[in-house]
Amino acid sequence: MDIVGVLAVAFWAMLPAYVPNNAAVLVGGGPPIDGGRTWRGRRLLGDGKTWLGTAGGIAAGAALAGLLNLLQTTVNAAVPAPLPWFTPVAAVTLPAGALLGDIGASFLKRRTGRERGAAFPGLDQLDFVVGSLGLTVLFAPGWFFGTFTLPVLAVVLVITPVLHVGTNLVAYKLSLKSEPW
Ligand code: CTP
Ligand code: K
Ligand code: MG
Repeated sequence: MDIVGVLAVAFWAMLPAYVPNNAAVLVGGGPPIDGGRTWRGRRLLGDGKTWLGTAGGIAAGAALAGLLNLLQTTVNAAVPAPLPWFTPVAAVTLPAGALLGDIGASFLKRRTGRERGAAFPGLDQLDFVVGSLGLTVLFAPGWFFGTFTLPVLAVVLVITPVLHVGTNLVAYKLSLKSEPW
């Protein structure tokens, strides 16, 4: 597979992990997951992690995986790469893991004294990659290793932070997000 193919597989396979955070921004609100609880004087997670945002993000990612599966045969014929078909488990673990990683990052931000919305460079850009790939390798190892070869994995780690910074900047400019990270 050439670099175009590797890029195509990396982007396609990660799309269900990319949309949940953005979908959560759009549908988030209401009761926070931590129920307002604090730990050692600070919020456990904060008001930025809500049940609605989490459920909506997982639903959006899983729905996108389903849509990509419908398009897979057609797009595969046009692209010089074996684009994966999402198994039902991977269709859920990719978005759920992405939000789990994001929630874990909020937990770490609160423990390190960062208020809601504060930046944590590095963590902000990679928390959801680690979460989505971690949950997927645990629950869909066959699909994971069949899809994420070493070159694909390397490309994911490079393009994800770039895409994350870019999409968040756009969401901020469109006033959908209150900070550009
Ligand atoms: N959001 C949500 N539920 C989630 C993740 C995000 O409702 N599980 C929504 C919230 O409205 C949140 C917004 O999406 O404010 C932006 O997400 P994010 O930047 O991850 O949260 P922050 O508000 O920056 O909070 P934190 O500092 O804890 O990351
Ligand atoms: K975040
Ligand atoms: Mg934020």
